[in-house]
Amino acid sequence: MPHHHLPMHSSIKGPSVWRPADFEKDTSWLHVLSNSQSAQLIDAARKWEGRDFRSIEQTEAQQSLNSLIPLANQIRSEVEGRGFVLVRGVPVEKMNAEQIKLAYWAMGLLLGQGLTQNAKADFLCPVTDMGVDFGYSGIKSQENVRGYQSKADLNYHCDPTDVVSLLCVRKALSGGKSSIVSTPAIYNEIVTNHPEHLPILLRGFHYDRKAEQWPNEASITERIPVFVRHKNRVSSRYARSYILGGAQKTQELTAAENAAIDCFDTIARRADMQLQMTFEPGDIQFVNNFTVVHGRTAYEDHADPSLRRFLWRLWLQFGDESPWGEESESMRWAFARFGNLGRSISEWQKLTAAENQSIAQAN
Ligand SMILES: O=C(O)CCC(=O)C(=O)O
Ligand SMILES: [Fe+2]
Repeated sequence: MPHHHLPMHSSIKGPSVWRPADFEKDTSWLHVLSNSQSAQLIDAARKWEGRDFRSIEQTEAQQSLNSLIPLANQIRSEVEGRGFVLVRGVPVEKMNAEQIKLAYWAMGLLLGQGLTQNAKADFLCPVTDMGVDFGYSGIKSQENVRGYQSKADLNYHCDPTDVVSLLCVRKALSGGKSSIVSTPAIYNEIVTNHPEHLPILLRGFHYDRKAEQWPNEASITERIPVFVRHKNRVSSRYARSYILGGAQKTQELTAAENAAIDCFDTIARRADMQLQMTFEPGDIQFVNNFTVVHGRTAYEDHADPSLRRFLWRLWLQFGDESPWGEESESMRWAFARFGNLGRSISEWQKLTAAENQSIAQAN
């Protein structure tokens, strides 16, 4: 009696299932910092100036930003439920570049642990145009480039951690519009109207590691399901460009696999599914990568490099007491933890020693 313990694939309900129409009058996802919270951020950042942001401990952040703790707790529960939050009013115009990093990192520490995001082990990653080409539909156009380094349109995707956060420092001259879609809402659409794609989406895909893995690790992940159904919820992982890159390194997607990801994208791109979110300088978006996909339109920048669109990105790991403690290993970590990616501060410090040792042994 196989699978008798698994829930049937039927529509789910709950706060993670939403449509943009639900937020026409509801702005509960928007939190504006008070003057005193904003002042506390500036004070803390000034006090920490000169320190490596990675040396700030969670307890220090809690002490220096105590007025933000109730908000952080609220954000955590909303990210676990509805799946997204926008915090407005971080005083980026009153802080220098170093203070902005310190303040943002410390806010992240109120929520969870920051993780490394690339082979360079950046804990705060600049999302800005570095002049690279990026494409998600043309398989050959990627060449291990990561989308955050380009000004290209970024198809709906999850970042590979529990939570991704973006702090807007400067906007583009035009474009660069952000929008998000509930993946449980996409799941419901597929269960109801396109169930023929479910087996393929549940089996999942190999993801490209874009040559950021250690020498002894595979260049692609194991298969990561697009949907994992739990009793009362569904979690998801999806990033088309990484799926296409993975297929390029293994074997081409079948027609049925292509049809399944096309179906996912077609639903995600529907106007009645996507919630538009314009980032203003000083906005921080928090998104639950298991229940929300995010996308961004292409943009044009100012000619002056000092005015160009610039966001800081933070990848956050929440504790195992969060619903994600239950996720399959493959869904929570296969696309997230390899090479220098997906490491907390303490794991990264240990790993760097191990890596140095393996490099020394090889020479
Ligand atoms: O630039 C944006 O608005 C989003 C970028 C993004 O999705 C990412 O860096 O993962
Ligand atoms: Fe992203």
